[in-house]
Order: sequence, then structure tokens, then C-alpha cells
Amino acid sequence: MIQMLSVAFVAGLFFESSQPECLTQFPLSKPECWTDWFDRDDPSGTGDWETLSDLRKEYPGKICSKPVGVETRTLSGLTVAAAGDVIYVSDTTTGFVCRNQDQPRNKMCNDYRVRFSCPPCFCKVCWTKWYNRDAPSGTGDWENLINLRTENPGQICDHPLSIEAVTTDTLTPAISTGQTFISNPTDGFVCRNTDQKSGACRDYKVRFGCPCN
Ligand SMILES: [Ca+2]
Ligand SMILES: [Ca+2]
Repeated sequence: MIQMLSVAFVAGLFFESSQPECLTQFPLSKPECWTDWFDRDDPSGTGDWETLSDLRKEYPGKICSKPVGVETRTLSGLTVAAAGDVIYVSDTTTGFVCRNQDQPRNKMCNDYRVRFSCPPCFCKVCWTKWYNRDAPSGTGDWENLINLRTENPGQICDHPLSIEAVTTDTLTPAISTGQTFISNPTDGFVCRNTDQKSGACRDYKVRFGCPCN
């Protein structure tokens, strides 16, 4: 009976793990795809609340829909065991909560950061096609995300992880041109002629790295 229960338990785990946003199978014991570390709360109120629902609101798109692991450290790098706090919850469904009321002798919780491991496909980057919507003949080369989204509806993921910008003629990475520009996965790419010593931007094209799921 015990054996049957444990088989059912393992099967349940496996079923859970095969449901996330991709169908890639992977060894549960070796999750390799970790999110950033998050620290949205501190324990000065009722405790340190690093719940998944709050973290998802604060960091949209940064955490997969079904994490397979959670890791917690104090801001100074201690494990929960080393810090000695009583933890209310720490799992892949709720996230992490340390309540001050659970600590002995009116002690406050330490301040924790958390990160989650996700199915590998969540961390894999899939590139969009290259976009070149503008030329620098006006005020500059505006390959900004808001315009690219409007002109190419449904093509670029909601939360790109990265951006690549190169010149259209020599495919030189923007970073190597010596020009001044803004380039990030949230805003896209903008090079303004007025910011250049030469008075003119080169023409760039961009593409975005998205989660593959
Ligand atoms: Ca915290
Ligand atoms: Ca361009």
C-alpha cells in the first residue's frame, strides 16, 4: 500500500511537471533554469511576504506559470536553516512567507530573497525576426517597441528578455559603433541624431529575445 501511494505521489509530481507552458521533459532533480532573485518585501510589517502572486504582479513575465523549485536566502546570503527563522510557507504554489508572529521571543524575520526554478524552455530565448521600421533621416532611428508593436501586431512577446541591435549595412552591433542610443527589451531601440557627435545616427535593425513557450 505504501509502495502504491509513493508511486501515485511520484506520478502526480511528474504529471504536474509536464503541464507547464512547454512540454519538454526534464529531470526533476536537476532544474537548471532559475529566475532572477526577488526581494519585494521586508519584515518590518507582519513579516517578509515574497508570495508568487505578489511577485508576479510586481515582475510580470519574470516567473514561469508553474515553477518546479524555490530557493530562499537572507539578503546576507544565509539559508533559512542558518538564519534560524520559523518559516510559514516556502513552496512553488504560494512562494515564500516568514511571519513575525511565528518567531520566538518577539524576534522579527530576517529579510529574504527568493528565486524559482522553471522548466528549461522558460529560460530558452527565441528570437523574433529583424525589424527595421525607421531610417535616421528624420530626428533619428526609432526602432522603439511601442511603434513596432503597433505596426506588427501579435508578433513580439509581451515581455521580451533581451534585444539585439545592429547596423543595417555592416551588421555591426550597436554597442560597437560608438554612437549614443537607448537599447533595452522594455523600450526597444532609439538613436537620436542630436545625441551624435557626427550629427547623424546610422541605420539600425533590431530583434527581440522572447521566452520560447
Ligand atoms: Ca524580502
Ligand atoms: Ca532603422
